[in-house]
Formats: sequence, C-alpha cells, structure tokens
Amino acid sequence: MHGEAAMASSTLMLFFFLSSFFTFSPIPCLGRYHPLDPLTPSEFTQVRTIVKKSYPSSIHNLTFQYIALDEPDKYIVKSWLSKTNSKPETLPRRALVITRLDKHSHEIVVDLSTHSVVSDKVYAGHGYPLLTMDEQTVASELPLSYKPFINSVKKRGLNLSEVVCTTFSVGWFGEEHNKRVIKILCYYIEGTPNLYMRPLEGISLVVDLDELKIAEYYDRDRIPLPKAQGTEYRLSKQKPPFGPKFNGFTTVQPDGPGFKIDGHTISWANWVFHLGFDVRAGPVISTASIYDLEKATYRQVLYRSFISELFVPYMDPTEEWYYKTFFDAGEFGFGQSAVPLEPLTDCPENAVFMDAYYASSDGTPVKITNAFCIFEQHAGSALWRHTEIAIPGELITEVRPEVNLIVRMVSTVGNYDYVLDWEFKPSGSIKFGVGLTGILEVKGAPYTHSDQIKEDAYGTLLADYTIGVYHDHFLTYYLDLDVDGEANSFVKNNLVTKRVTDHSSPRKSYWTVVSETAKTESDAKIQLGLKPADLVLINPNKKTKPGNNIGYRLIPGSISNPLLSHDDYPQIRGAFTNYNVWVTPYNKSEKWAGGQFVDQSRGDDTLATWSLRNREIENKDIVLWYTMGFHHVPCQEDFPVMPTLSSGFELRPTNFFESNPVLKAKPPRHEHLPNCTK
Ligand SMILES: *[C@@H]1O[C@H](CO)[C@@H](O)[C@H](O)[C@H]1NC(C)=O
Ligand SMILES: *[C@@H]1O[C@H](CO)[C@@H](O)[C@H](O)[C@H]1NC(C)=O
Ligand SMILES: *[C@@H]1O[C@H](CO)[C@@H](O)[C@H](O)[C@H]1NC(C)=O
Ligand SMILES: [Cu+2]
Repeated sequence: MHGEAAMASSTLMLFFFLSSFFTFSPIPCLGRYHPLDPLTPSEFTQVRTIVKKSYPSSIHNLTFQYIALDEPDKYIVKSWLSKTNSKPETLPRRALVITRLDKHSHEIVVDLSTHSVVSDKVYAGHGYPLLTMDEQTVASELPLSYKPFINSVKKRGLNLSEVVCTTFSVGWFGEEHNKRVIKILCYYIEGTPNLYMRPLEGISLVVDLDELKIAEYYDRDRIPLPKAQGTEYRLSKQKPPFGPKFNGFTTVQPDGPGFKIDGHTISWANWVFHLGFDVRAGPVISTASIYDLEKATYRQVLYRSFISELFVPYMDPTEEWYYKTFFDAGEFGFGQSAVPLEPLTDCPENAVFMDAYYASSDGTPVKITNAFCIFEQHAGSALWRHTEIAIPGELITEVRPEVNLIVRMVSTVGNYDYVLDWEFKPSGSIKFGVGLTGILEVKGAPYTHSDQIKEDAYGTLLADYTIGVYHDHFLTYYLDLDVDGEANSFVKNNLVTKRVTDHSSPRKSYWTVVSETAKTESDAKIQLGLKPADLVLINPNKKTKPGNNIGYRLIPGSISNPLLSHDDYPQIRGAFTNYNVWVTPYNKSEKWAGGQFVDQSRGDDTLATWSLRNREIENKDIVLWYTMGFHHVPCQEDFPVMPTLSSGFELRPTNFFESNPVLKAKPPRHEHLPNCTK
C-alpha cells in the first residue's frame, strides 16, 4: 500500500476512524481485522508448513494449486461486525487448500489457529484445479529443448532464440478419460514484443502437467509467419508522426483523500466495505453498507461479490483451434493474472495502491505489487441538477457534483487485459465496470486480402496472414446482496402494454407494471433483452413509509446471449451463461459458476446443474448471478493492440431510501476558478 492514506501512523488512523465513528454512528466495523481478510503472507507460509508436515516432499509429489481463505460462515461474520470491539483472536481462521498430490486432487481444510488439518478429501469428480503460473512457465519452456520442435523451427528457417511459447487449456470434447494436460503454442518475437501477432501456426504440443513432460507433438501445416511490421506497441519504438497529443492535467484534492483504509476495510462518503483478494476471482468486495442519513444508521447492501467465471470461447472449429474455449477464472486465475498497476495511467494521481498476495505452487507467498488502486473520481458531471425557470422573477439552479469511489484491478490473462472496476456512488449505486483491452488472439492464415478468402475464415483479416478470430467474453458475477437484511426476494417488475378498449380515454394504450415474485430458481432464470422488466431484489420484511418494497435493482450492461448450441461441449461446460440472470439460495459452497474444478470440466458442477434442484428462493438469503457478455468480431482498430472497450452494469437502490439520499450532499471545496462567462 502506498500514498498518504497508508503513510498515516496507526494511531492517526485510529483517530480518523474514531472521528468518523462519531460523525456516522454506529459504523458497522471498527478495527484493523475483518473475518474476510485474505490470507496474509505469513498465513500462506503457515498453511504450507502444516500441509507439508502431512505430506513430506521426500515421499510425495505435492503442488499447491489454490490456497485461499475458507470464509467463515455468514452468521459468524455478521455477529463479528455487529460488535465494535471484537478481538481478532476470536475470529476463526481457516484456509482451503487444493493440491495435486501424487496425481490426485485433494481438497484440504487447514485451521490456522490450531495449526492442524481439519479435513482432507480426494476429489474423485471430473475436472482439474486452477493451473499454477509455475507449472505453466515450466511447460511453456519445454519445447525449446525438444528435438522435434527445434527441427521444425529450423525447417522454417527461423531462430530458436526468437521463439516464445505459451499455454492453453485444452477443454473437454466428450472424451471418456483425460489426463491433466495443457496445450503449448509458440510465437516468434523477432522484431516485435507482440508475440500473439506472430503465431507459428501449425505447430502444437501437449504437456502432461503432472509429469511436466511433452506428451504429444504436432507439426501439421506450414502457414506463412505474419510480419513483425505494424505490430509494435511500445511508444519508445514508434516512429513519427505521433498523435493525438494531450495537454497536461492534474487532480488536486486540497483536503486530501476522502476515504480511509483500515486493514482491508474502506470507508468513504456514505459507504463502508471490505476489499479482499482471491487468486481465482481477483477482487472480492464484501459487507458493503451504506449510511442512511434519515435513519442515522448503516444499512446492508452487498454481503459479497466477485467475478465467478469468465468464459471465452473462440469460434474456429478446425483442428488447431477448436479447443480454444477458455475459463479465465477457473483455469488461469483472475487474481493470479493480476498485474501491477501503472501510477498516473492505469489510475489517476490521487489513487492509493494496495498489494495482493497468493501462494505459488510450492506454497510460498507471491506478492503482486500495486494490484489494486483506490481513488475518488470527480466525474465533472452532475450527481443531480435542476434549473427552475417557471417562477417569475427568480432563477434557481442547483447542481451537485458527482464524486465516486473506484476500486480497480487489471487482470492480464495472456493476451487480453481486463480492467475491473467496482465503483461506489453516493446515491447508493454500485457500478461494476469492465474494460476489454490488450491483444487479440490471431490465427496465421495464407491470406493477404479478403478477396482470397473463399471459405469461412472464422474471423477478420487484420493484416497479412493474420486473422482475428471471432470469440465471446462472458463475465459471470456472483452478487450476494443482503438488501437491508439477509432474507430477500427476487421480483420481476414486468412492463406490460395495456389496451384501452372501453373508450374511457382518447388513448388506445399505455404500459404499467405487473410484479411477479420468483418462488423458485426456475422463475428467476432470465434471458435479457426479450421482455422489458425492472429486476429487483427486495426485502419483503421491510417497507418504506409509503409502503413500497425496499430494494436494489439490476441495471444490466452489455446484453449478449450465447450463440453456441446447447449440446456443444464448451456450452455444456459454460451452461451458466445460458441465462443472463439466475437467483439461487445462498450456499457457501456454491461460489464458482463453472464448478470448483474447471480445467477439463464436464459441466456437471455448474450454476446450471445446481439450479436444476429448483430450490425455493422467496424470502430467503439469496444470491444473484449476472452474466455480462460481448460477442467480439475483431476489426482492424483492434490491431496491434485494442483500444479499451468499456461496459458495465449497476445495482441501484429502488425504494431503499425514503427519498433522494444525496439531496443534502455537501459539494467539495475547489482550488481553481472555472473558465467560463461570469
Ligand atoms: C538468428 O539470430 C542470430 C543472432 O541474433 C542472427 O545472427 C541470425 O541472423 C538469425 N538468423 C535468422 C534466420 O533470423
Ligand atoms: C514425482 O514425479 C516425478 C515425475 O513423475 C517422478 O519422477 C518422481 O519419482 C516423483 N517423486 C515422488 C517422491 O514420488
Ligand atoms: C450446497 O451446495 C452443494 C453443492 O451444490 C450441495 O452439495 C449441498 O447439498 C448444498 N447444501 C445445501 C444445504 O443445500
Ligand atoms: Cu475479445
């Protein structure tokens, strides 16, 4: 963590915290510790020691595929939060460890307070755990010392020292038996760092991950190598002309940052929430509550939210490409793929940064420096406004400036970069932003002009010998809302056209709201874009003074439904994208929409299969799952690196407050006078 907020001494922090306590009492958490804090480096080391004691390396082949906090039960977290002076030592601290142990997957629960293994189960189902960075690195270097591969490179007249290989999960296509393997494809970096644009198309390898040995090798086609020319993206290597040019810009916060970070708890304006990290999900936002000025108390909104899965199927069914149907969270780890943020470009100058940690495959902690940035964004837009011109002799203009708090992480999964934002608005909205940028995955093809393409090329010709292959990105968010309490219901407020038939009005039609409360899971499966409706999570046990249901509604973002057929293997594994919206009863072990073991999974442990139980969801602790999708038809502007494509969705209070919660928002102080007519 860097920046002013972090430099404050802990006494000073306590003072800040107490002062906010007195302004906004009662603040729902006070103190540095939180039961949902991610594992610390020393806790990772402890876990490693405890597991290695059971399985000494002299006798066992042991790798750690996933280590994370085994989150305490919700009631423990809630009861801890309700006490302002809980001691950290009263918190349960457990870790969930997934290992590969002598070619089996184990799920081990470790208790950190008793230094013991609580349970150890061999996983007998389909699929394999998260791929570690370490095994992928070793696997991708194997070809460089593999004779047949070296010969193939020579035969093409290429230099081995310019070859870089990377790893691709293999998926599942109906095979009865699968070993834990990974595909390796290689690229040429002569004259460019943009390896993805220069595939050695036609060469592929399969590596057995438990043996870390090459299991299969193919050199099938000879396709021209795309040129390095035009693929460079480093500014230092570009040649004139340059442009467009931008003038300098500063953000000044004369009163300092308006938020406080205490451990992993962030409080800002009327919000307080916890920011965690998971090697698989990346950012995890928990126990978000908003202060209600009228009720003079914090009210619960979101218990826990994270990106549960990201499904990215490519649309080329040919031998070299068909398997490319990635699950970026469950296979590659959205957290594991987090990259250090660049101050002043990834985040504005007023941002504060935070590090994150995960465990390497031998269990030692790995630090991601500046994995998160947290900043206030003065949007230069109106939070609300009105100009009143109807009153004779009087002109009223009231405008409140919009200020938001953003938590950002960037996850670079191989070629693609995902910019992930959690944006808190003082109006009570939480916006979930995603920006897609980075480099396309391209296929080498023997074309230099689209006229030469006679059959389906499965993509767009971007440059000589370079096809940007069609694909999708489906991001599935886990949203455990607890709207003003745990027991919630899911309501579809359908907007329905009514005909006026009795000549009571000159009008022939109007629309009205017909509400429908989802009783069971099947009532809540929704493909968006078909019927207009407000989708609201309400607390059926509470009402506003005028009698409306207290709620939060989902304002969807980019709406895309899967186009693969439902019996296609990737879609069976990615069946959780068949609907944009699902609601399930809260179950601590149902977190990963694609299943716990996603690599080579068979779709038997997904949100879609859990939901077949059709459980009751009315007036229960429920979880909302939302999938935001993008169909990506690559275009030339995406080459050689893609300008950010932004989208997002919003959770917005709906009859949650008695009236506009930012009516009395106090504008910030400004240092500079504006440049306008006075
Ligand atoms: C291979 O690399 C060496 C050293 O960088 C260079 O001298 C040689 O010309 C390269 N050969 C080819 C075929 O690019
Ligand atoms: C670990 O795996 C490697 C590769 O399969 C094998 O050669 C070695 O004997 C194994 N070690 C133990 C302790 O089982
Ligand atoms: C929670 O989910 C798991 C996995 O779907 C299931 O096996 C278990 O029975 C569920 N528990 C309850 C109480 O429904
Ligand atoms: Cu894309």
